[in-house]
Amino acid sequence: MAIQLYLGPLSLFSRKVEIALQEKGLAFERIRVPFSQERGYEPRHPAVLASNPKRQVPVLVDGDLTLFDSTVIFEYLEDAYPRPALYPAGAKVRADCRLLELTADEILFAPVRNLLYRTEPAHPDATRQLEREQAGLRAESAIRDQLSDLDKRLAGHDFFCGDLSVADIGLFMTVLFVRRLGGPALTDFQHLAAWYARLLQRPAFGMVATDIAAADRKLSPALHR
Ligand SMILES: N[C@@H](CCC(=O)N[C@@H](CS)C(=O)NCC(=O)O)C(=O)O
Repeated sequence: MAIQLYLGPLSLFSRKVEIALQEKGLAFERIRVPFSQERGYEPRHPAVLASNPKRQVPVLVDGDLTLFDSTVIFEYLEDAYPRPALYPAGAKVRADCRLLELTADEILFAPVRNLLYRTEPAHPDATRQLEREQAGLRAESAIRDQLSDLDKRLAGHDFFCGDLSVADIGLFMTVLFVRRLGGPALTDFQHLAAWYARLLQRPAFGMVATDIAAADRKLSPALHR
């Protein structure tokens, strides 16, 4: 049986796994869970409830193994399907690469999370809506600082850890969210902009970006106001 991936149409963490599966050339079935801007992931997909105590996507099923959490899934895919590799060789560079993936998911995504309100219906309480907007503006400045650090790191390199790796996948998805949520432009960060454009040329990354744009047209009218 082919690998199954339970994913949300606008789920950053699901899309990370989708890119990795495609970069590894693995056949898989996509099972889309319900999602709307009004209700989030409710009602939860029964298979997600049964397999993930955190009730989140992505969930990956490979035969008799069921996994959740995009990072755990990355590590499994690398062990089970090592070629092409998505982690560099060598303990120190590998650890550094893991740290960059964590930076994407937990450090850069922390302020990016504060822009998510831009895809949602306006808050019915005007004061709360204003607070969300102000938090969004503060987040933009924090994001800009982090993009600047990443830009410096990329100078003279095509990818973050030698060849294409999980760090590129994680950071690409977070930068894609910065862009779709109207965060800071990449124009001031030439290395990062060139890296992003290079990744977009790869079918796995380009397809995910196109699919998310289509999902936003359908699901996120607030983004197009
Ligand atoms: N650390 C997890 C995060 C997964 C996650 O936050 N999933 C989101 C969608 S992108 C979700 O299912 N959210 C619903 C919820 O938290 O209730 C991973 O890397 O997979």
